[in-house]
Amino acid sequence: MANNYKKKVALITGITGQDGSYLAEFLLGKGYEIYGIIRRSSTFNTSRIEHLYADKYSHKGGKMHLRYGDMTDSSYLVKLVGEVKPEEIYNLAAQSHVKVSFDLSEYTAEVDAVGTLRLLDAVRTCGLEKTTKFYQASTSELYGKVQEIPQTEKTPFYPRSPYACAKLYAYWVVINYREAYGMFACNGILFNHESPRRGETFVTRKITREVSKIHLGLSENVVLGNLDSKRDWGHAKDYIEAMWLMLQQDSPDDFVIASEETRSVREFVEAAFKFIGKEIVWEGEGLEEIGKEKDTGIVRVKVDKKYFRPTEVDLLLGDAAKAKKNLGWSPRITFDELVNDMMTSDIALMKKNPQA
Ligand code: NDP
Ligand code: GDR
Repeated sequence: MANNYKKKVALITGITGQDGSYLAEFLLGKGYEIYGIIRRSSTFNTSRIEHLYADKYSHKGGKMHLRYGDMTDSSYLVKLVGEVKPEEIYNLAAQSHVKVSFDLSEYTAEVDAVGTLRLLDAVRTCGLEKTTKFYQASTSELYGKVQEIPQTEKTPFYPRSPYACAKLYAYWVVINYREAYGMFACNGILFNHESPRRGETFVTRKITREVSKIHLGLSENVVLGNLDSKRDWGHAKDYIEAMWLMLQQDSPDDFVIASEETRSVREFVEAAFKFIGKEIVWEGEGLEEIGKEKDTGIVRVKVDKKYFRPTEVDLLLGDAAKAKKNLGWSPRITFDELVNDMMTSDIALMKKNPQA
C-alpha cells in the first residue's frame, strides 16, 4: 500500500506492553523509525513485540530499535532523547495495575508521576521542546469517585488509588509544560481498552483465560473480586490510533477516548461464558455471590475478598464527542467483537499450551 506520510522518528516508552506493541505495529506500518525502551529483566519480556523484531517484513518500511532503559533513570532519558531526537514521544510506560499501586505506592509515583516529569524535562534539556510532540497516557481512573456521568474532558477528577494520584500529577505536569514552554504535549484520557495482548492480571483477560480453560476442561471456575464495578471497555487497536491522531493536529489538546458504553464485570463474565455456549445464573450477594452454569448447576464463578480494592472506582462511562469531532476518531470494534477476539485467542493459546 502506498505510504503518504513523511518518515518520522518516534520514541515509545512502554513498548513491551499491550498498547506499546500495537502502537509500534501501527507506526511501523506508516513507515516510522521507532525507538522503544525495554527494561532489563531476568526473563524475556518482549513477547508482544517479538514478531516485529524477528520478521523484518512486518515492519512494512519502518524500522524498530530497542534500548534498555527505565523511567526512574533521568540521566539515561536525557541521553536517549538527545541521541534519538524524536519528533514524537509516546509515554506509555507505567506501573499500570491499580490494585498493585496500593502495595507499591511509592514506586508507582516514581514511574508514573515523576517518570513523566523526567521525560518532559529530558526533552527540554535537549532543547527539543519546540520540535518534539509528546503524548501522555492519561486515564479514566482520574475520574475515580463519580462526579458526573458521562465523563468528559471537563468532568472534575477524584482519584481513588495511588495509581490514579500519580497519573493526576502526570496529567497536570503535561499541561504545565505545554503552557510554560509551548510544548506540543497532549493528554489522552483513555478509558479501559483490552485485547488478546492485555496483561493476564487485568480482569477481562483473567476472565477470558479462565473461561477458555473451563471450556477445554482445564479448570472448574474463575475467582474474582468486585463484580459490580462498571467499565467503558474498548479495543486497544482502536485506541492507539487516537494517540497518533492527537499528535497529527495543528495544536495540542486533551481528549477523552471511550466506547461510550458501560458494562459491569458481571456482564463481561456473562459475555465470555456465552461465547462457549454457557449461561450463568447468579446467587447470593457480595462475598457470598456465586455464578452457576444454568444447565448443570456447576459453580463457575466465585468471589474472593483478596481481589477487592481499599477504594473502588464504581462507574466509568466516557463521552468521546470531542475526539469524534476534532480528531475524526471513533471506535470500530464493538464490545461483542472484543470479547470474541479475546476468547478466540485464549482458547487457541490454551489448546497449544495448557500450562499458559
Ligand atoms: P501495560 O502494563 O501492558 O504496559 C506497561 C509498559 O510500561 C510495559 O512495557 C512495562 O514494561 C513498562 N514499564 C513499567 N514500568 C517501567 C519503568 N519503570 N520503566 C520503563 N518502562 C516501564 O499497560 P498498557 O499497555 O495497558 O497501558 C499503557 C499505558 O496507558 C500505561 O501508562 C497505562 O497506565 C495507561 N492506560 C492504560 C489503559 C488501558 O485500559 N490499558 C487505559 C488508560 C491508560 P515491562 O513489559 O518490562 O513490564
Ligand atoms: P482497572 O482495570 O482497575 O479499571 O484499570 P482492572 O481490569 O484491573 O479492573 C477493572 C475492575 O474489575 C474489578 N475486578 C477485578 N480486577 C482485577 N484486576 N482482578 C480481579 O480478579 C477482579 N475482580 C473484579 C476491579 O475491582 C475493577 O473495578 C485499568 C488499567 O489498565 C489502568 O492502567 C488504566 O488506567 C485503567 O484501566 C483505565
